[in-house]
Amino acid sequence: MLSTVVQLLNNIGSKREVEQYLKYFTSVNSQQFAVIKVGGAIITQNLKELASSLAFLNHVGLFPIILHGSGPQINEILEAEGVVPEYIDGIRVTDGKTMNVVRKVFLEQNLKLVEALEALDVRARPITGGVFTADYLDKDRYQLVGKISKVNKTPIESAINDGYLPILTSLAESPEGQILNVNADVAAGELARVIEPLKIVYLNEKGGLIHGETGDKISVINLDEEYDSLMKQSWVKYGTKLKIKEIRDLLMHLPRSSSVAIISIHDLQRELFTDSGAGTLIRR
Ligand code: X2W
Repeated sequence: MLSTVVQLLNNIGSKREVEQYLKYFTSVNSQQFAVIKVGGAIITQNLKELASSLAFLNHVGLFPIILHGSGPQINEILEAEGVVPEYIDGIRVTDGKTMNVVRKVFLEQNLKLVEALEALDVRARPITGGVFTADYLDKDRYQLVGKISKVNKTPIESAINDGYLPILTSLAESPEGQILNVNADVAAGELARVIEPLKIVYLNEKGGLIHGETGDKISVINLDEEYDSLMKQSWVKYGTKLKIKEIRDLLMHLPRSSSVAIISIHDLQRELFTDSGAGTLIRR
């Protein structure tokens, strides 16, 4: 098995690197390999590549925990219905009508990914509830949007113990049973905080964080030195600001050696199995 894997990965790293990483990833309990956040745009634009990359990981015995968004797909439906999407600081203002769309689209996109994985002989389990408990973030401002207060790992652990890849949405539930919308970058951060995985990866369609003025991809962000000045820059706003803030909060809670990689789906194998990595690396 190992030699097949190494052969397959030969084009991205040296045999030594790949073997080392594979040994490292399989050394911990299988629930703690990786949390991978999948931006909604990737399900639309790169579903085949996403599914085959995840299938590959699963076929070598790894069980990444996948949490996906659906932002662009939700906007598409809202716009078709004549509703203008409204955001405050990167968070969708979610009224009752919008919530119906959010729920429907999240379930559709989740199923789409699960089916694409099943087509590649991967057992994948949709987990669209029962993990995140949330209070209202600010009911007057955002309406049906949650701030996660508790993460229940049990459905994820059961899925992996049963041999299934867990595929999660970022929907949460209030203690009273109201479904609440949560930004998927934020939910992935809260999830990673509880799972404490070896790898935390955010997949986006840009392949990293792009500097708003130079247009260049940022290769490393050292939060201790750069966070304050970064947050003051005019191009760091909305979803980007929210993402960086969430990643900082997460890394403050994890061992100092932890880091988060923001990469494109094309770079997933390179990020996981080589020393060089890819995209934007964020560390303390
Ligand atoms: C997000 C959840 C989906 C999401 C929304 O309604 O768009 C809030 O903003 P991406 O594809 O990762 O952007 N929820 C409260 O974050 O999807």
